[in-house]
Amino acid sequence: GNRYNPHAFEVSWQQRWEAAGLYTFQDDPSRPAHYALTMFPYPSGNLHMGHWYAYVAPDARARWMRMNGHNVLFPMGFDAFGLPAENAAIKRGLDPRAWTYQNIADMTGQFKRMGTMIDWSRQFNTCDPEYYRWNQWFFTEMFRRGLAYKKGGLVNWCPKDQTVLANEQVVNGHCERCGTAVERRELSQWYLKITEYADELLEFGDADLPERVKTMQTNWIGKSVGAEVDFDTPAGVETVFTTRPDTLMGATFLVLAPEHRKVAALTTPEQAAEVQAYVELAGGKTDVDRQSATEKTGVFTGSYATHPITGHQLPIWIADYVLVTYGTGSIMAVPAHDGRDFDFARKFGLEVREVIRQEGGEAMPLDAQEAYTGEGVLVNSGEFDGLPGGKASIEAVVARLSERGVARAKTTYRLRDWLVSRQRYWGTPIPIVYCAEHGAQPVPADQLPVRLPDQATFTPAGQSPLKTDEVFKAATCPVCGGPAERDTDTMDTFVDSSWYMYRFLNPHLDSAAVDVDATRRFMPIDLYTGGIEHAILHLLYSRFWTRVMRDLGLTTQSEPFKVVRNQGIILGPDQEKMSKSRGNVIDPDDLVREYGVDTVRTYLMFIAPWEVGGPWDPSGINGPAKWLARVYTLFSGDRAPGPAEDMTDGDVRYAVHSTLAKVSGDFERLSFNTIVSSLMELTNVLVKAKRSRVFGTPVWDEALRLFNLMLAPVVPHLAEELWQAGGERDSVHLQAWPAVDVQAATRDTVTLGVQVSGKVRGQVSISKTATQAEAMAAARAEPGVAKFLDGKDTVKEIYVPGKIINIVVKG
Ligand code: ANZ
Repeated sequence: GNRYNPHAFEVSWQQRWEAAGLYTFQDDPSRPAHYALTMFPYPSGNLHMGHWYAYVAPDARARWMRMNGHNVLFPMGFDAFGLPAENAAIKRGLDPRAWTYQNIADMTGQFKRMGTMIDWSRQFNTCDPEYYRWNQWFFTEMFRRGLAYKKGGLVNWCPKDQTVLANEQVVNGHCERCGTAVERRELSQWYLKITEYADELLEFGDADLPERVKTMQTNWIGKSVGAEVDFDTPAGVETVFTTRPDTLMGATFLVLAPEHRKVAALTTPEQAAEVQAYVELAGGKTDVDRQSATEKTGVFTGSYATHPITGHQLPIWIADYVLVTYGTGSIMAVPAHDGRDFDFARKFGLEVREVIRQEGGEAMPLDAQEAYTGEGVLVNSGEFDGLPGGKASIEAVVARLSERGVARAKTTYRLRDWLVSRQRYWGTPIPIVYCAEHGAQPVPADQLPVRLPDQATFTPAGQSPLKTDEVFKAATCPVCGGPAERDTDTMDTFVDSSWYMYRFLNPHLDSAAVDVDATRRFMPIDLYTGGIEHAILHLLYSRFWTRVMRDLGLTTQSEPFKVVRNQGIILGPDQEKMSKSRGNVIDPDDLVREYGVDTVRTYLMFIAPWEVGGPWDPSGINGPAKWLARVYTLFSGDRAPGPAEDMTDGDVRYAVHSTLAKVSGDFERLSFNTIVSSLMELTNVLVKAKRSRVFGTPVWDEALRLFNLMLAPVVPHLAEELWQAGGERDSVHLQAWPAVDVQAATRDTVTLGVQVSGKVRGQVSISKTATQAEAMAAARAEPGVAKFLDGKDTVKEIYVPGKIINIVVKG
C-alpha cells in the first residue's frame, strides 16, 4: 500500500539485519576507533521509558558516527548482581539466578525491538562467573598491593537490607536504595583504598565531564589543607584538625563528637548523667540533621585541656555539630572567627576571643552578633601579632608550632576508603580464605572464580546467607594446604560496574580480565552517557579503578572517559516522576505496538533537549507519527497534486544542504530535538518541491537520497525501507554520511536592515556580494525608507556588507 505502516516492515528489517550481522562489530583498525557506551541496566525485569530515553538518542549518535567512517563499538550488557534478585528470593521464593537470567532474556528481547545498533555478540552479565572471576582477580591483586584491606570500625548499617553500606550509599543519613535510616555498627569489613588516589581523583585532566559532576566529586573528596594541633587533657593528648591554625590563639574551648573515644574518660562524675543522656540523643540523629540544626546543642564534660601556647585551661565540651567521622573527631573552637563555634559560645556563655582584625579596623565589640570570618591581621596573638591572618600566615604559624612539637601540617579528605563487604548472597564472593596459622590469604588466580553456590538459605538475619553453607566455607590455605575457611561476604555491586567498560572490548577473553591492546585502542570511552544519579558513586569508582588498572600495567590511561553526558528525566504527564505507585507510567512497549519503533524513537528525541528532559505529553507523539507518514508519502508516488510551486534547483539544494550542515552539527553536540525539527522543516520544503518543476530532475533525486541518509540514524527502519524500495541493495546503514556542498548550503542573498540617520526604517534583500552602489539603490527604492529620505540632503552613506545600511540625512 501507499500508506505508512511501520508494522509491515520494522520487525522484518530487524530480523534481516540480525541475520546479516549488520551490527556485529567489525574491527577495522584503519578507521578511527570510537567507543560509545550508555550505562548498562540493572535487570529489573522490564525496560521502562527512562531506559528508552537513555538508549535511543545515543544509538542515533553511534549510528551517525558509524556513517561518518568511525570504527564504532556500541555494546551492552547487564549489571546483574544486587539486592532485588535476593529480595525476590526471600519474598517470593524465587531462585535469584533464575529470576535474574529470565529478566535478562526478557529485557534483551525488549532491547532488540528498540532497533539499536548494539552488538549483542558482546553481551555479558556481571553475574556470569566468567565475569565476576575477574572481580575476584582484581581484588586479590589489590590485596597483594595493600589496596584491599580488612579493618574494624564503625560502619553504616541498613537495618532493612541487613547489610553494611559504603559512605557513598548513604544519602542524607538514609539507605540510598530503600530509604531506611542508616544505623552505625562496629564491624570488621573489607575496604578498597580509594583514598590512596584522592589527590589524583581531584584532577580531571582532559576528561570532559559535566561541570556539576566534577563539582560533586570534588566536594565528595573534600580535600582540606590545615594542621593538627595537640592539646593536653586529663585523658592524654588530644589532637584536633583545623584548617585555620592561624587562629590558634583564639581557641577558647575544645569540642568532641559525642561518639569520640575519650568522652567517657573525660567526663567527670558530676557531669556523667547529662553527658550520657546527650550521647544517646545524638546517636539517634543523622549527620545531616546534626549539621544542619539551627540551634546548637551540647554538654560540658567537666574537664579542661591545656592550650599549647598560653597554657590556659580550655573547657572540653561535647556537641553533635562535630562529626566523629571527620578529621580527628574533635575541634578547637574559635568562636570569634567560626560561625558554628560562635553560636555555640553564645548559647553556653563561653569566651569569645578576637585574634583576626581587619587592617585598621576596630576591636570586636563585646556584644558582637556574629563571628568575623574575613581577612585581617593577627591580634591578641602574642608573638604572632601583626602577621597577616588567613591562608598567608598558616604556614608561618604551623612552622613555629611544629618547632615546639605541638602541631604538624596536615591535609584531610572527606573521602573514606570504599567499604566493599556486603552481608548478602547475590554478589561476587570475596576471594579470601582464613587459615588459623596464616591468617587472611587471597585465593590463587588459578582457583578463580570462587563460585557462588547454587543454593542458599535466605534468612535475612544480618549475616551473609553463605555463612550457613558449610560446603562453601570449607577451603584450603594456599600457603600450608591446611584447612581454611572462606570469607562469606560478597562484594558491593559497584565493583562490577567499575571496570565493565573494559570487558566489552574483549568480553570472552579467558586468559585475562582485559585485552591490553584493545584497551590501548578504544579507551578512554569517547562518549559515556547515563543518569546524573551516578555522578559520584559509579563515575568516581570507575575513575579509581582505571587508576588501579594503570598501576597494574593494564592501561596507560588514568581516566576511563573522554566525554560524559547525562540525559535528563522523562516525567509522567503530570510532571511527576513516572512510578507504578503514582499510576503515571507510560509503557514504551504499548507505544511501539501502536505507533511502531521509529515513531517512539523520534518522539523521545524530539520531546525535549536530551540533556534536560521533561514531562511526557500524551498527544505529543502524534506529531512524529504524522511526520513519518508524510515522509513515507514523500518518497512514494508521482508528482504531488495541488497548484504548482515556484521553486528553483537552488532553493531545493539550499534546503537540503543547509539542513545537512545543521543536522551534522547537532549530532556532534547531542542536540537531538533540533535534529528532528530540522528534518521536519526539510520535509515541508520537499513536499512543496514535489509540486514544482524540480520534481523528477537530478536535483530532486539528490534531495531524496540525502534526506534518506539523514533519516537513517534517527528512524533506522523507515530509512532502510525507503532506501531499498528505491532500488538500493546495500543497507542504508552501511552508507557514508553525505558531505555538505558548502556552496549550495549558503544562500547568496542576505537581508539587511536599512537605517535613516541611525533609525531602522526598512529591510532589503540583496546579494551578499552587492556593491555600495547596488546596496544604496536597493535601500532607496524601499518605500518605508524612501519616505524618510524625501526632500532631504544626504550627508553620508554607510554600507557594511552583510551587516547594515545607514543613510545619514540633514534635518
Ligand atoms: C579552628 C577554626 C577556626 C576552624 C576558624 C574553622 C574556622 P573543612 O574546611 O570542611 O575541612 N572541624 C574539624 N573537624 C571537624 C569535625 N569532625 N566536625 C565538625 N567540624 C570539624 O573544615 C575544617 C574545619 O572544620 C576545622 O577548622 C574545624 O574548625 C572544623 F576560624 O578549626 B576549624
